[in-house]
Amino acid sequence: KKRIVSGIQPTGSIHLGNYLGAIRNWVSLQNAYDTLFFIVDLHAITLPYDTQELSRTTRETAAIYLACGVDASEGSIFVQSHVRAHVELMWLLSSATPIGWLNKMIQFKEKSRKAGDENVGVALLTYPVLMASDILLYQSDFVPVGEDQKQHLELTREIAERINYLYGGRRWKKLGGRGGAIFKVPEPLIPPAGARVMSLTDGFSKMSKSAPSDQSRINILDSKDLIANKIKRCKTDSFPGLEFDNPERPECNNLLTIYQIVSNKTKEEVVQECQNMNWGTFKPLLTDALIDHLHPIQVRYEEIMTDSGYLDGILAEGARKAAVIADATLHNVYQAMGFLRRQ
Ligand code: AQP
Repeated sequence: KKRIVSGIQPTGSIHLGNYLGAIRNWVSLQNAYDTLFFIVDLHAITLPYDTQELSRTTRETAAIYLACGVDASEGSIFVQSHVRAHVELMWLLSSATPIGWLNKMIQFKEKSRKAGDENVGVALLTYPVLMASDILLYQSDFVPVGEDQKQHLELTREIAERINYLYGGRRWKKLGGRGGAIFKVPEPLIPPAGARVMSLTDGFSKMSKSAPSDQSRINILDSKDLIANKIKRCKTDSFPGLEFDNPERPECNNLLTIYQIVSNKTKEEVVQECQNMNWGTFKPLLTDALIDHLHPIQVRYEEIMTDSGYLDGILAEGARKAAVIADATLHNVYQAMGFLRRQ
């Protein structure tokens, strides 16, 4: 089986964007691929964060993966910091990553501008090298990525090619390797359309964990009342009827798309059903569809959280399985780069 890896940062509550743009796709891919899904806690400290919250959100995120149907018996679910090789490989990769490549990263430019100089640590700049490590350690074939992560995956590919060029090939064969590549160069797996969920308060920005207003997102664990309230107050427009794909109506497109996905309908069905509606009729429909979709996930989440031994066991087993693959890659890289072998 081909392998895919992916992860989410435990930087806040997991929301509909993370679910529809990432977790739900993982679930549909997990039978066809060998999968490793992790909670990327080391990435969550690149901007100032709350130490009390980090472990709580890490467990919450892991439980949400399971509640949404990610299957730990087929693939591995684990916490990034539990597999030491991620940070170790990152150091080796960073020696072959020109600073100029990192300076070009749009996310770095945006996040550092927003955070202000005092809050920008070196880790924010080197974050994509850790991401490259997360992917290359597992010799992944594919990485499911949204639009915003495409540039980082391209960087991962460039780092892999550079290491393969510098330390792979004949030189690597002489050292006892198989010759050829040290790393597999991963390909992006672009999720199906409609996967970019926008903010409820601004149809031009994506729904995000770190947006200051909780009104801007539907969290997977939001109560029925909270969901109803957020939909009631979300931004709409004053055009007649409802329609997809009108660039002047980003909120309308977003809400219809969310409705389409959570109610499991086709776009045509939603057009037929909703084109002549007004917001007053559509909003309760969307609210009910969201509540119905999220309810079973929330019930499973509660079950998982009441048995902490179960979750701990899955994360421990996931880290153990992941470390076997990661350590083998790391060992090869050390050898290829000429380090003295530990006896
Ligand atoms: N709005 C979104 N629509 C579709 N997919 C989304 N993802 C995030 N937001 C949306 C996908 O979720 C995965 C996890 O992303 P991440 O935790 O690495 O960080 P992010 O992409 O930056 O997500 P957030 O929620 O906006 O977090 P913060 O606010 O911490 O930066 C990715 O697969 C992403 O594509």
